[in-house]
Amino acid sequence: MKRTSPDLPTSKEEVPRWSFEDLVSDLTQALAKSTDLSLSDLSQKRFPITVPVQERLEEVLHELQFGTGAALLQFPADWLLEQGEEGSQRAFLGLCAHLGRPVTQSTDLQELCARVEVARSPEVLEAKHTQRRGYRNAQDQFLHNDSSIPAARGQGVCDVLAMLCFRPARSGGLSKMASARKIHELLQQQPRVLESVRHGFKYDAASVEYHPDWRQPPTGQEARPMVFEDVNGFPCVQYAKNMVETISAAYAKEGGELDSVKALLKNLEDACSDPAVVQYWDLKAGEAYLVDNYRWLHARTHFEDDAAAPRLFFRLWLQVADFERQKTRPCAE
Ligand SMILES: O=C(O)CCC(=O)C(=O)O
Ligand SMILES: [Fe+2]
Repeated sequence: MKRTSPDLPTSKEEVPRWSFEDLVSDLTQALAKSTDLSLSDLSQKRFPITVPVQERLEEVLHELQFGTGAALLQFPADWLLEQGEEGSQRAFLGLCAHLGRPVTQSTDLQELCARVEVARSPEVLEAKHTQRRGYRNAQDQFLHNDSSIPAARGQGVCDVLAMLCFRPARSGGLSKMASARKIHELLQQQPRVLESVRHGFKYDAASVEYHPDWRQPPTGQEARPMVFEDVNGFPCVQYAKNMVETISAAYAKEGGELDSVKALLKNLEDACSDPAVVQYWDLKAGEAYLVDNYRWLHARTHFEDDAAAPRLFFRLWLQVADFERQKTRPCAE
């Protein structure tokens, strides 16, 4: 069934918001009941939630699937501080596991709930794949979707991207957000580019990492659309700058075609980061955005840290069962 396209937020203030302020004691109890569990055990929905928490999450999932595809969750900042970095990470993962399955985010670090911060530990600094993704520094980012293989809605690694702000930067580090709908509108002014990115490109599957936790191994023989519509007819985009490398490798032997593929990808990148589509959400400590990773692109601005209290976000990739078929209820038991 095609749905009427809802009005999408044009600023953080317009994003549908759910506060958990009145329910933090439920979350604290769930944390207390799961202290022995590792993050991966927690992700098996072993974070017991109460009916009111479950009901609130159902509304959030409904918004993500049928509504704007974007939601803000709010937790009291002092409650997060009390839980500390680890407790907050566990609570965020445990809670969101009731919306979808937290998916491993890289083959080298295997994170289920990544710390998004300037890399410091040798382990993180040496991780090959995460280095390439460019979220381990303080630089400005291009708008992108997470999980870099062009994938149709419901077939990718990440259906819902969830980002909790534990501590904002001293300055900068604003979340940059753009809806696929706005990007699609811009591309309609360039019909040749739109047609090409809708058709999509092949990519070098051998150079793409694959973790068995992900839905399917990469296959690059066929062109995969970078702009498409989901089952509701909502425009979707799949773009990340590091796709350019992977896609270019598949056209390297095809002479003249490589230049035109690169030019088209540059057109798409420009549309995704066009000032007309980008909005800035200034997340405060305790706020989290959740977005349909096919209908919304994200990034963040350059930031400067306070060395004693650096910027720290927690990131989840949630895989929602039958996301492409738009189930009406969360997959939580
Ligand atoms: O630092 C941020 O707010 C976003 C970084 C990013 O794109 C990511 O972690 O996926
Ligand atoms: Fe990202």
